[in-house]
Amino acid sequence: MVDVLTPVLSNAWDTDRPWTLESYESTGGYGALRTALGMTQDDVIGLVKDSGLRGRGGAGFPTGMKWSFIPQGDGKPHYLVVNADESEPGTCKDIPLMMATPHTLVEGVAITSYAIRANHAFIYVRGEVLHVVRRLQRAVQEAYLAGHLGKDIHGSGYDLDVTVHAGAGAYICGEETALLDSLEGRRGQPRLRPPFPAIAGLYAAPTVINNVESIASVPCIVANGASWFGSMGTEKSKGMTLYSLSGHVARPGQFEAPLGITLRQLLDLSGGVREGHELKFWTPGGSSTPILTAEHLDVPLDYEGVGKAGSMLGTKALQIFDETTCVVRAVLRWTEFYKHESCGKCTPCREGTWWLVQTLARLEAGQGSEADLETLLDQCDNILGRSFCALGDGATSPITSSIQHFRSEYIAHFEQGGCPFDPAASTLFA
Ligand code: L3W
Ligand code: SF4
Repeated sequence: MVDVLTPVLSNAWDTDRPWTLESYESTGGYGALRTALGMTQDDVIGLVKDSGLRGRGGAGFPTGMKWSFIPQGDGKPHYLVVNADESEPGTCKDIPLMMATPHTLVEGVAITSYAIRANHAFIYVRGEVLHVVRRLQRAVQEAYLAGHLGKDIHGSGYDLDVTVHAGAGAYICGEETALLDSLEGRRGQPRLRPPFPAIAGLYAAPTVINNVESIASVPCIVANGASWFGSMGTEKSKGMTLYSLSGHVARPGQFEAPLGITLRQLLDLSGGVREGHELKFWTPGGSSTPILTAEHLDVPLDYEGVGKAGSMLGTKALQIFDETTCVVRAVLRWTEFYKHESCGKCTPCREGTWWLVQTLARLEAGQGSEADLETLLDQCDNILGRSFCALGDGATSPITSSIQHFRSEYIAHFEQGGCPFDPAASTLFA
């Protein structure tokens, strides 16, 4: 068993009704907001910069640095937008966090908005999770009534309004600029960057967009200090974070641990791969990140460690597959998802994901040939780096990485004229 720190973000998840304001305040909740309001905005930004907090939504961009890009004294309104459109396959950390302790997010929103001099913040929630929308709306209402939001917060002279907005259930709206278009009432499609949202975001005004977990990490940094946060994790990937484990694992769920923990250690915490089976492949950060294998059990799960192993930390969504899973079938299912969710704006992704599915389906059915494998790699080559946003690139990751690690399994399909796996044995992708 590994020695992990006392959970921070998930500390109250098992307590009685942790989502209520009463429960949150009873453990010091909103104390960090009072502290922040007594500091200058620049000092709050400096504190978050010093903590080393990096974006928890997939890219790991330094949070304090992003905030410091917001122009000061420009006379324009500034906005904070929280990306709560959690949809990356396997990712299930933001929704549990918002359900269990929505006030952690609301307090983080208030502190961040104050720091970037925004008077209106939006929480853009994935459309399918209406229970989360309702829980957040209730938390925001409670925070207004208690004076944590609204006019002249705690006598500081600072005003903030918070709007909870439900999306309509499109994966692409998790891409930050498509999210902004959707929030403005248009069809959600990515915008050209630059300009980045920090310069021209919501309604063309300077906007910070951060993931739920990033913003929810802010109150504990203000309360405990930058060096406390930096004492966890690794040199370049600091702090604790939420990992989601799913698939063929004994106890799936969310596990909070310092960045840099390994999958081997997380499997110790979660009861291991399901009994009687062994690890075959896994995703470090959702299906958009290249798959890894049992050889990578000791890779440090931080931005640098996973990068060196040829993948990305992404959303820290560890999907675990044992030896009963057909990798070709798994990849086909993910690719069907990307084809369905492609917004259609650019040709390489719109047409390319369609072709990927056609080729993969033929291979999976055992009707392909070695030439199809080369065609598949060529199709990926024509999408990667040629698409307008990360969705196109992400669609190629499971394909190229699975061919790299399991080429012989693709070959077995067309040599045997069908899938060599029993779909019922895997329980996943059956
Ligand atoms: C100002 C600059 N701002 C970068 C900002 C930028 C953004 C952040 C990161 O994709 C990844 C993707 C998915 N001036 C700036 C600047 N910024 N340069 O920094 O930007 P970027 O482009 O590195 O990444 P991204 O567009 O945010 C996110 C991967 O995450 N992913 C997907 C996750 C899906 C979810 C979900 O379900 N909602 O999170 C999983 O791995 O493939 O690579 O804010 O504006 N010069
Ligand atoms: Fe839309 Fe795909 Fe192009 Fe992104 S890569 S803009 S999702 S078509």
